[in-house]
Amino acid sequence: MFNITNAEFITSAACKEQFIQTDKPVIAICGKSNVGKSSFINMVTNRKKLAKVSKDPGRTRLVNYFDCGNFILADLPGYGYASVSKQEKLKWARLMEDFFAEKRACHVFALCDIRHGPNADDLQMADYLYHNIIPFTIIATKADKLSRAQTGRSVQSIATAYKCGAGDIIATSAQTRQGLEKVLEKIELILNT
Ligand SMILES: Nc1nc2c(ncn2[C@@H]2O[C@H](COP(=O)(O)OP(=O)(O)O)[C@@H](O)[C@H]2O)c(=O)[nH]1
Ligand SMILES: [Mg+2]
Repeated sequence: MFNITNAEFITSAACKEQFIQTDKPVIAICGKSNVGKSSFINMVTNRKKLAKVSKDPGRTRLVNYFDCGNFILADLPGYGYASVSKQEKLKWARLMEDFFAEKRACHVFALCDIRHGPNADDLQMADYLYHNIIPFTIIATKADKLSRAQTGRSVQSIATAYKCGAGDIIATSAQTRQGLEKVLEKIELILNT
């Protein structure tokens, strides 16, 4: 099985001038603040503290890049943080527009919490990716919070909300590492196409 070792933090970008230029394929991670993006990156890279995990949703709007050897992971700034000002939301939207306008991300892992499913922001994000023809995979995070049966039901209803098949959704847990193999298989597939 393909495994990621020696992943390293590269840099953070606060604006498009700071986006990295690379020949390596870039896989981006998006989702609400607190959905588990950093934890997901740590799980995938087998590193405990590569990406900073925090209980309090951060306010910093940065794209964090991680070198994973033959590809790059880009941790996108989270959205949906209630107490963010309108001005900050606009800043976030511009950063995302700039990021995706460069057409550098060959795939996006769009994370949503398995307990709550996608909200309007998540669906809007997926809509944006769909309309801009950016391939993406839905990752349902924090699966350890649900029983097996609940997980199956939840994945089904998340698939309905996104209008995709349940088989297209990967349920993961950064805590139990559930779903890691499927994610690695997906990455392998992305890199080989
Ligand atoms: N139980 C559980 N908690 C998780 C999981 N992933 C993340 N968390 C918790 O959710 C909070 C936010 O995680 P983080 O990775 O920083 O989310 P981010 O804001 O999207 O980067 C932290 O308290 C994590 O410990 C998971 O798979 N299971
Ligand atoms: Mg984070």
